[in-house]
Amino acid sequence: MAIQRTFVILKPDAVQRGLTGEILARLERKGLQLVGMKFMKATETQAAKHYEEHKEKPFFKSLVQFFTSSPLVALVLDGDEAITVVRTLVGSTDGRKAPPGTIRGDFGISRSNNLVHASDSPESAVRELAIWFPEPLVTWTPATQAWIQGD
Ligand code: FUP
Repeated sequence: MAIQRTFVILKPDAVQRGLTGEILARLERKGLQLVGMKFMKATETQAAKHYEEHKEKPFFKSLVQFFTSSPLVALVLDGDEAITVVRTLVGSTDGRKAPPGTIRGDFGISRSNNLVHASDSPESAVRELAIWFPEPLVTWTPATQAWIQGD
């Protein structure tokens, strides 16, 4: 077993469209453990830092504008191979191409307004967590853990 921590954002379009509950339910039902959750409005500094790998791209300005325009929900989730598991649940970047059954494939039809961010590596998760969750996370053991975890 390889328990990992991942960082997820339910982006402003997910909040505006009333899809936060639906998306969170999918992540919970999978067996991922919620260890952090915050409803907030991103600052320009946070958004720019989060997407700094894209700062030279033509879509960077509109991406930061989108991220700061309206509230979002920041989540921290633990689970066996959580980073890959969540990326698989989320689907590929462009909602028009993401397969049905994935979050982006089921709810999106855009590349920029693609509902969810999910860390793509353990290094990204650590970096992103420092931006969005400087405060300590909640430590707890779900009563269902023994029934969910196993080889
Ligand atoms: P992902 O890892 O799937 O979240 O996607 P990327 O890191 O490649 O891109 C980050 C965000 O930039 C995407 F969620 C959407 C946005 N984007 C655009 O708006 N236009 C593009 O051409 C590529 C990405």
